[in-house]
Amino acid sequence: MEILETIFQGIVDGNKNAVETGVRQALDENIAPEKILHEGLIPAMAEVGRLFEEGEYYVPEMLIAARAMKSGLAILKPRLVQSNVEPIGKVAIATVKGDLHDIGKNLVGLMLEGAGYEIINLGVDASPESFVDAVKTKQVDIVAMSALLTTTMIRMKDTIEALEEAGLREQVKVIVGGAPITQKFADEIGADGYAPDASQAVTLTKKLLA
Ligand code: B1M
Repeated sequence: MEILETIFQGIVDGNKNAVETGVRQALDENIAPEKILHEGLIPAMAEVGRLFEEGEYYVPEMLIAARAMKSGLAILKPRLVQSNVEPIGKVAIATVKGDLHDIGKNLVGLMLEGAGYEIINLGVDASPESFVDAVKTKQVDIVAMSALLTTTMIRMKDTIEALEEAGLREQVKVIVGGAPITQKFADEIGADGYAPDASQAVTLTKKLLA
């Protein structure tokens, strides 16, 4: 579909206006929001990553592409999230300490919100203490951690240990995800579950809270 290619290219070029116009046009053409997300927005970020790896793009280009991606997501959000639904559980979500990547984490939060969960977004660069504090004060059911860097994924283990030390580990389920994370890693650090993408994070959350 031509418009999805325009959106894809708009993100790769960091052209926020083209992405916003493209997403609006795609919605007007009755293309499903999920299709716009999975065939336009997400593959574009993968392409940006490839260009970065090959030395064609540097951090500024990644940042501009991320800004364009976020503006497209913001337009899609109301179509992906139902409003006025009584929450069926509470999820504290963040990207772990040292890691500033938030697009995947926000997407997971958005999909969970769309599935009826209340989201407590602890942002990026989140310390183990901030998760502990959320569990203590906000009665969360799920702690959801995202990491995009191989150097920060180990911070997930620190958070699980901090929950154990605070005597809170049994109260919550811990789920993890992000590009470098695997089921094996999740098992090794004692997480309750791993999901490779946002929609599977919803399935996993439902399963763990059933
Ligand atoms: Co960075 N970056 N980045 N970056 N960046 C990657 C991750 C990288 C793979 C690029 C590359 O080399 N190909 C590489 C990591 C290499 C590694 O660790 N092995 C990298 C690097 C090296 C860096 C810096 C170190 C660069 C530098 O400064 N020299 C630096 C680190 C900064 C820091 O965090 N401390 C850096 C900075 C940045 C920007 C700030 C410029 C920007 C982020 C902007 C932002 O997020 N606001 C950025 C970007 C945009 C990327 C890429 C290109 C795109 C990430 C993205 O948004 N993907 C990325 C390359 C890539 O991923 N191919 C890259 C789209 C998003 C939808 O996917 O986040 O994977 P993702 O989320 C997926 C799944 O992983 C999953 O669901 C989502 C989809 O449904 N998921 C979960 C994610 N969290 C989950 C949690 C769950 C379940 C599923 O449960 C809780």
